[in-house]
Amino acid sequence: MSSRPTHPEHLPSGPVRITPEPVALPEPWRSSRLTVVVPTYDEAENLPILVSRLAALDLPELRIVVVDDNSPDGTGEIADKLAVELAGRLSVVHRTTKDGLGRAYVAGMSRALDDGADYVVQMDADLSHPVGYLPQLLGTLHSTNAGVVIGSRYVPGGSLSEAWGLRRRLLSGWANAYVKTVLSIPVRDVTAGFKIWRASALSALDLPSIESTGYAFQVEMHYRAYRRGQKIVEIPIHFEDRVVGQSKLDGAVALEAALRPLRLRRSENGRHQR
Ligand SMILES: Nc1nc2c(ncn2[C@@H]2O[C@H](COP(=O)(O)OP(=O)(O)OP(=O)(O)O)[C@@H](O)[C@H]2O)c(=O)[nH]1
Ligand SMILES: [Mg+2]
Repeated sequence: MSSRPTHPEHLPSGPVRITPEPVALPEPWRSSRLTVVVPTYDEAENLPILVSRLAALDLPELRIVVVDDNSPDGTGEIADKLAVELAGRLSVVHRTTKDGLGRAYVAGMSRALDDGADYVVQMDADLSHPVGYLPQLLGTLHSTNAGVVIGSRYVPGGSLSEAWGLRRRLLSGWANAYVKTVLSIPVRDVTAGFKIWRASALSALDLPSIESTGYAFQVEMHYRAYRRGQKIVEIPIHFEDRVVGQSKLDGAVALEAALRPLRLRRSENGRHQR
């Protein structure tokens, strides 16, 4: 498969710039069957850029699953057109209403596993997660016995966009500290959203029974992996700020993120007492 789109109608034209410079993987790692799951809600401007960067990586078996919740800005239709342009490399899961990041990931990851992916990547559509780290995430998974490798903002060498003000930095740092205090998960960036799973590790987490609908999904997945004894590895990334489009973090999502760790701890304690 050529890394250059043949009908760049919706894909941006011109050379594709990928940052940071991707590491070159040896075979057979380079030809890993890898699926990137991307949840979208109103990401019409960002999605074609992300997809063009992913398609330009030197990973010939990379596939993409976009999970769109009937975005009012037409992201779902754009994704369908990208699917035609990237024949066979991109598929779209359409859902009828906005039902949360967690539910979208469960749908997209289940599709990826059903389609035979050996590795599954989670990635936001808003270009916060630089595509150039992806080969390094994959190489780290291959060279360790990790179930999941996380692109981490909070290990040495990791960093946040300079555009993040003090308020957001404090909120993110506080959320991480809160989750770790409640659930004792030994992960520096426990709310991270950029990661790669080994398919066997992902299947062992029993996706259909995940309870979180919103961003708490990230924490619930890390908690399950940790409780099942899976090895979790973090590598440093630079996290970019969203440039175009709106954040979907609303009050209901924030409330779930605050309460879910307490519920997870309670249900785990309940299981131990039975
Ligand atoms: N399908 C689907 N995708 C969603 C939903 N909520 C958020 N997303 C997507 O999930 C990813 C992360 O959402 P963001 O709004 O970027 O969340 P955030 O990174 O905390 O917020 P910003 O820092 O402002 O970007 C993006 O690709 C969103 O489009 C949802 O309900 N359904
Ligand atoms: Mg974002």
